[in-house]
Amino acid sequence: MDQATARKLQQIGKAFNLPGPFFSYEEILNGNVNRTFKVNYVSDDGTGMAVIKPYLVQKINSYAFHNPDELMSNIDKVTEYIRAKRPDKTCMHFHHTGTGDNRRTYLVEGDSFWRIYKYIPAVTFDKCEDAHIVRSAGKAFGDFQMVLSDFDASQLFYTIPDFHDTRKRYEKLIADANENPCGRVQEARAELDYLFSVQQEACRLTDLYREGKLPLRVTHNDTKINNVLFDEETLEPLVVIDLDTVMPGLVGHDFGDAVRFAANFTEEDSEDTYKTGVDLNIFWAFADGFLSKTAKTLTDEEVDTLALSCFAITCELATRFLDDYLIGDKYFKVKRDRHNLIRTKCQVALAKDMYTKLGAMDAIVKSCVRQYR
Ligand code: GN1
Ligand code: MG
Repeated sequence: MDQATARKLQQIGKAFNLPGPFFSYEEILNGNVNRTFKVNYVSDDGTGMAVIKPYLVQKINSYAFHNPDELMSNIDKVTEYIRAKRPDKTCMHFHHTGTGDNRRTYLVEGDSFWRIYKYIPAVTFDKCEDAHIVRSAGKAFGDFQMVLSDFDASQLFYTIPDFHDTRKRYEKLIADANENPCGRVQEARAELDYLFSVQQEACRLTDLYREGKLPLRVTHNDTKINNVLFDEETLEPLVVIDLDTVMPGLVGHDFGDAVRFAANFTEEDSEDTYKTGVDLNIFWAFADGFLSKTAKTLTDEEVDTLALSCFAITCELATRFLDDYLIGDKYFKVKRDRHNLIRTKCQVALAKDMYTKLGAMDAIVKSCVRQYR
């Protein structure tokens, strides 16, 4: 336990009026943007016995998220809406700082901001070969979209504008590659060349939206399978978390990103890229779960884009990792040397494999849709 971090976390806990003495903390390392800590306090179980009460404390990356008020307003509205529709389900609860008009669900400190929420005992999966669990995650994300299908999207702020605008992601990559501020372009030549060679295909989802052919929905936009909390005993999904990017979006953004993460044979930053590729069994399981909830409401045009969306989101994330590498690793947390380049190479390897499997993926999607319509 690092003393400076422990002191900082105690100070943050105090601002949010967490009761009881601070006991310990551990950092949860699977996020790539925000920092997350499980912080333990000593508390009374009601009979005078001391128990450990955990909380989840997050330091939000203000390079990615500029406006805490808008970000938390989105999350408050969405969680309240879900709570009202599903009162018996597990839901996220945020702690407040201050009192009266100064009550807030976040604390601004210098150029960063913090929030605290109730700890939910659960298991998560970073990698999962169990088709049953992946199917459940598909159901959870599909259900998330269905619960919010009548939510008034105009109430939501764009917490990160153009988040899944693949064309704009490419434009930024081109501009930064031309500028080459850190002299890193040369070592990423092969990845840049590949990404530019597939630009039209990768941007087709964005183009179809711009042409008015795909409807906007309220989407999660960051559907890594580790954003579903599962019950420790039953392994049933409890709740979808990480609502920072809940915004108007396309169904393919949620479907594609989940597949990109869950159906890859390797981790998203694996250096064993010869193993990287889409596991079609896992793809099938996710598609089955997701479409069991959504098939009836999707338009035919949306269904037609689902396989392609996996490829599009994978290329898009590759452009984001690569752009961050070229500008000096400002957005994503890097945990090893050349981490963003390694991530890029892995996403490129995945995109290449996906491209060869688009036909199979599309056939699986269509068969699930037929089953659930
Ligand atoms: C970031 O931090 P995390 O793991 O929730 C990113 C996603 C990427 C993902 C790649 C707000 O998500 O868009 O797909 O890394 N989130 C944001 O691992 O940029
Ligand atoms: Mg996230």
